[in-house]
This record gives sequence, structure tokens and C-alpha cells, in this order.
Amino acid sequence: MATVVIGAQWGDEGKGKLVDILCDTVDVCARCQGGNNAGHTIVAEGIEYDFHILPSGLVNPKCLNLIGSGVVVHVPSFFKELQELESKGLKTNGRIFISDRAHVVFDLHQKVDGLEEVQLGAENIGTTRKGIGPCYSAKAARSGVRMAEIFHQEYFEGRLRKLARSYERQFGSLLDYDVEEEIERFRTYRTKLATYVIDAIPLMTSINSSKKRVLVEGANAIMLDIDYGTYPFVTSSNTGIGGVFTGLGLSPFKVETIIGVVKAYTTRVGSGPMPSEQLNEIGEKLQRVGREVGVTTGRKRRCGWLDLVVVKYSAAVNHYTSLNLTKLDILDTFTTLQIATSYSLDAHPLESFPADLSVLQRATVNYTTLPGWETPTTGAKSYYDLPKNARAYVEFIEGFVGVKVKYIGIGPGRENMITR
Ligand code: 2SA
Ligand code: GDP
Ligand code: MG
Repeated sequence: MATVVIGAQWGDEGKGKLVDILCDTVDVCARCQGGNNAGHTIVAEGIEYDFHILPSGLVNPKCLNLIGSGVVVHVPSFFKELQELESKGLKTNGRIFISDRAHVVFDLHQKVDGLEEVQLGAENIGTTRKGIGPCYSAKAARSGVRMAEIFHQEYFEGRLRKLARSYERQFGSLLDYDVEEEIERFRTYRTKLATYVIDAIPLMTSINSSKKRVLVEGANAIMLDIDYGTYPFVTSSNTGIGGVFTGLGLSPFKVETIIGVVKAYTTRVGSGPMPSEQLNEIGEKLQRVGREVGVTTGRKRRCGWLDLVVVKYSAAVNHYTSLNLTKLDILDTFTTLQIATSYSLDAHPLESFPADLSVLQRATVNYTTLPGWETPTTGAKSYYDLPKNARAYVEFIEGFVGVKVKYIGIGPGRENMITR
């Protein structure tokens, strides 16, 4: 059967840690969307691993890992990350595959990402500049290049030169890029990639028709989804449940569990609306205590109170069967806690999270105040080891969203997770 792990806010909820824990019970860990814009930090047996393009299942020696068709792959970053994991003692050989339908992110896309951000000026998206938007745009415009095409040298080179010409027409001398240099580098990658790139459909067919257990590792999060996020301040893939099916070819009938990962407060990196953001000492404390810094870009994450309007909307889109509440320990020293429970416009409550960002901008956020617990939680081994007010916080979330909080994170390590 399959389990899907999805970020229920704006990302960095701690999906990687849950994926790592669940990988003990699965055969295959798969990524279905995004690219190396993602950043997951996992702490296993005291060693910290940073994942970007690779699935977090590589930490578990028994787990096979797949980069699915819906992912976009920057090949140099793929090899660099593999090498970093190997240098930390992980054996990756024969355990990682890339779908031949996945699109290739070129350095060209990354340059274009940077130029587009500059052109947007004050309205920039705050992208990771990893070329994600330009690569998915080229895919949709049918001018992209897929992994399979790397192995047809002449065709590949023709497609890349054509893509480069179209961007040169658009950006002129602003585009500082040498297509021949990038083509040259693929001469080496071509050979190195041969053992990794597979037709993922036979693999998925065998998984779909067997008892093999699959874990799908969502990257980014639903509020960054191209359709359901705070458009245009989103990433360019379907980060919600929909992306699992388009990006992998997994049978919908195999999906048994969909876990929404919810941080006990809210963070966002990059531009765009964040209604419960606290531009004050509360936000600064959350950022400092929670060590809220981007894993990919090193940017400070914006911080604010938990927003349950967002989480409830996210549950409506993704149909979670359970939640993982993470980083509850970061709230240990707060005397009182606020939770956003509704938005109103001109004194009228909004029914759900609005599509129209101008409505969102004018809306008032209404909070419910809960008492803090002012006790360390990291050592707790079971739910009833948690202070009463911490349990009340968990149960408030559960009651409001209508989905059980099955896992509670109280520290970064594998062992710091309570399962109910
Ligand atoms: P992009 O690069 O085109 O996907 O950026 C579009 C928006 O999506 C946001 N985004 C992210 N938000 C949170 N975490 C992400 N991964 C890294 C991390 C981010 C980092 O784990 O910390 O290191 O800065 C991620 N990736 C994309 C991005 O900020 C834009 O708002
Ligand atoms: P992801 O992108 O959703 O996988 O999350 P990130 O790895 O970008 O960010 C989550 C950060 O919080 C990582 O540094 C994790 O090690 C850390 N983390 C995860 N769960 C917990 C938790 O319950 N408590 C604490 N203190 N840290 C956690
Ligand atoms: Mg992250």
C-alpha cells in the first residue's frame, strides 16, 4: 500500500523527518514533483543529512528510491548530493533511480530564473533560483528536454541549442550563458547517468500490482501548489495530492494513508501573503528558537502563529487521513499562544482561504488564545508525558481541522516523535 506525506502549510514543516521514520516500514520511497528547490534536513543517529533532489529514503539502507516523472532534475546537483551522502557513509549504489520522463533542469533555466526575478523587481516571487519555474514552463510549452533524450546526443544538443536561442532572443545580452559549455558537460553525465535513468512505468506497474509498500515524499507544500497555493507566489508544480498521480503513475487505489505535516506555528520563505506572520518579537523568537533558515538558500524564514484556516483548507484539498504536528517543542517557553481560526472581511467571516489575494490582504485575522505550557517537551516518550496545556493545543488542532494528530514532533531527532 502507499503512504503520502504532504506539507500542509508553506513548506519546511519537517516532512523529511517523518519520511525517514516511515521508511523503516516501506520498500520504495519516491519523489513525484519539484526539484532541488526542496530542502529536507534529517537527523539520524546524530548525523545531519540535507536532501534537495534525492528522496529521503536513501538514509534507510533497505529502501529503494525513485525520482518520478513529475520531478525536474538538475543533473550536476543530483551527483553532488549523491556524493555528499556517500561521504557521510550512506551507500546509495543500486538504490536510486530517475524516471526517463523527468525533465532536465539546465544551468540555462537557473540563469533565466535569476533574470526573471530581477525583472519582477519588488514583485519578485523570492524563488530559490534553482531553475524550477523556467523548467516547468518549458515543459508546458513543449520545449523542454527529458532525461530519456540525454541519451540521443544529436537530438539532445539540438533541443538545448533551440531552447537557449529562444531565451537569448528574450533576454539578449543579459543572459550570460554558454550553451556549448553546458552541452560539453553532458558528454560526461551521459555515461554516468546510464545506470540511474530507467523507464519508471514497468517499475510502477510492478509496485502497483504487488504488495510492495511505497512512501511518497511531498516537496514544498500545498500553499505553494501551482493550482491551490497563493498564486502567483507559488512554486511551479502540483505539490498536493494531485501531483502524486501525475508525477508517479501510482495507482490511486493503492493510497491508504495521506499524512499532512503541520508545523506547530507557521513559516514561509520567499514572497507572498502569510496572514498570521508576526513582524515583531514573537516572529523573531520563533525564527531564533525554531532555527528557521532555508535549507537550500540559507534565507531566514518568515514566522508567525499557527494558522488553522490554512491547515483546514489544506485538509480540504488533500484529504489527509492523519496529521503530523511538528516542532511543538519550539513553543515550550511561550506563556500564551495564539491560533488563527478565521479571517473576516468587513466584519463578515470568510468561508475558506480565499483565491483572491486582494481579499486576503484586506482581511482581518481572528485568533483564539490558548495557554502555553512553559515546560520542556523534548524528553516526552508518550502522549501523556506531554504537559496538559500541550495536549490541549494538540486536541484543539485536531478538533478544528477534523483530522487526527497521529504523530507529534518534539525535537529534530528520529527518537523525538510521539506516535498516538
Ligand atoms: P521556486 O524556487 O520556483 O520553487 O520558488 C517558488 C516559491 O516556492 C518557495 N519554495 C520553498 N519554500 C519553502 N522551502 C523550500 N525549500 C527550501 C527549504 C527553501 C530555501 O527547505 O528551506 O532554502 O530557501 C522551498 N522551495 C521553494 C520559494 O521560497 C518561493 O516562494
Ligand atoms: P521539510 O522541508 O518539510 O522536510 O523540513 P525542513 O527539513 O526544511 O525543516 C524542518 C527543520 O526542523 C529541520 O531542520 C528538522 O531537523 C527540524 N525538525 C523537524 N521536526 C522537528 C521537531 O519536532 N522539533 C524540532 N525542534 N525540530 C524539528
Ligand atoms: Mg524544507
